[in-house]
Amino acid sequence: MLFKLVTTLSLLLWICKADDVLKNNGQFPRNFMFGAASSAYQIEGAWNEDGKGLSTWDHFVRRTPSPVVDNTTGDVACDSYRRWKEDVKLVADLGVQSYRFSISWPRILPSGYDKHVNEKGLEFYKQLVQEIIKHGMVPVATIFHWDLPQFLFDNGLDWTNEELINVFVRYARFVIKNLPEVGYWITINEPRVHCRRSYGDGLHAPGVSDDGIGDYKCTYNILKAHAAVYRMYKREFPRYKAKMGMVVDCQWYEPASNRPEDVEAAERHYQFECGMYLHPIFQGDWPPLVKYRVAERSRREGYTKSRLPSFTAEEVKFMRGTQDFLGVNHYSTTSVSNVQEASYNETRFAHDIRVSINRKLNWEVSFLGWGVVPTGVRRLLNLFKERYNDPDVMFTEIGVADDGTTLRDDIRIRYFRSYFCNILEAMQVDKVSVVGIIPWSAMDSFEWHRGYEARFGFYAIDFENDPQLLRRPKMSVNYYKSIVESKRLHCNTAVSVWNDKEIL
Ligand code: GBH
Repeated sequence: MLFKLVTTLSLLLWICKADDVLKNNGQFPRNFMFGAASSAYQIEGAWNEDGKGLSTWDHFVRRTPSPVVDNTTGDVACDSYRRWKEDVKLVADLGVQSYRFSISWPRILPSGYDKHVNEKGLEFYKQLVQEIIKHGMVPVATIFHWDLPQFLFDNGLDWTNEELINVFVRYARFVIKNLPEVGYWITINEPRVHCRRSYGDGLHAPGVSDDGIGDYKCTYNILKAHAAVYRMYKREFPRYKAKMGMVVDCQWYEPASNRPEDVEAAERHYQFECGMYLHPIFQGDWPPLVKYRVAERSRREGYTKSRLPSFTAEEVKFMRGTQDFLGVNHYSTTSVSNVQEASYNETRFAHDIRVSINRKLNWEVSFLGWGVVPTGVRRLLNLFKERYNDPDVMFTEIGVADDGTTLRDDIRIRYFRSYFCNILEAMQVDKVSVVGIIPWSAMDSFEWHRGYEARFGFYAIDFENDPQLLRRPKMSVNYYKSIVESKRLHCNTAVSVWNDKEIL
């Protein structure tokens, strides 16, 4: 009897323990890389100084009426071109192992071509890289974070033109050669957002609206440009240790119901947003679903060929495998439902993807209206593992916006804790390989067409009232620091659900 009781009790204890893996073991691997991220146009300012050429963004923000919601520009932004030392130190103060920044193409090559180099611009990034290393961090450098040299655009060389690929490869070769100490190269940041916004709906510079056509041309060229840079890098820099990848933005797409048409809609959403970029690199060619739908709608809309350019067999081979890690920017989850096929009189990306997105009522929603749904990140990681043969995943952005009115950013603390717990669960329970987390962003900065409305930073900047642009740590700084220092996170089921309101 007693024996029975004891065995039952210990069995029970064992089950509790097994169930609660993370409680006792909420530990990131020792070599796990934490960081903080930024991008050139969003923080540097000094838009026309020291020999810098103009980018399409410098041009775009000068349009009237302003294409930016609060009529602001990145002319000054965080003034990081001057305060880079201070900024590197602020990032290092977080205790992190890496700083992700981007290189402004026209700051180094004012015309975009590598025949004329702006030495001061190059010097700036050389010093930046040195400073990051001096603080014991790994420089993670993005080669293209959306600021195309205006000169190229004026000469017809934008991402809808295949000729840009070679010019881009030359620029990439130049920066790689000159910044040998970079630890991770990111060729292109979020090709989907860039192509859709810049050549589809026109909300981003250069503001071209060619919905359902220009965006696909851009996608086609930018993917080939990524692959070309990767091949060039592996061929010409065999002794460099840095890993290279492209960064995609993928959210989690949750079917609005378990009706088959909603489940299919969620899959369509995934394939048109992420699959379109990951499939050519990890599996080869466009996702069949995307290829088929765009071809079919194109035909019915009266085009003689698909609006989605096709890859030759050689190109498919050339592109497959051009990634050392899967870089992902993840923010949110949407609830996806099916909509009816739209009329064939009109060409639109929205008609190709054919979904409607929503939030579920019980989801917390952040300042920009994006759902805070931590379980989405775990689901996404499992999908990557399944579909792309267990790649090393690196979060190159993850984060949440606040409205800039308080330093008590408890939503960010809640967001990071719950998202990180789900990432840990994916690593430990589902055996997904995650190598790093680089939150967006180091400090509040220019949020593209949203101007300074949304604040993603660990450090707050009062752009409106403070000419000194003082960086003030938000509450999340200490929280993040504590996780980064111990690489430990106390998770239990209560914290890994979306609606936990308790703050550490
Ligand atoms: C990134 O783009 C950029 O790389 C970065 O420069 C920028 O500052 C940062 O985000 C913050 O905006 O419909 O609720 O699921 C991210 C763009 C954000 C686009 C999430 C899709 C989906 C919101 N993506 N968004 S939701």
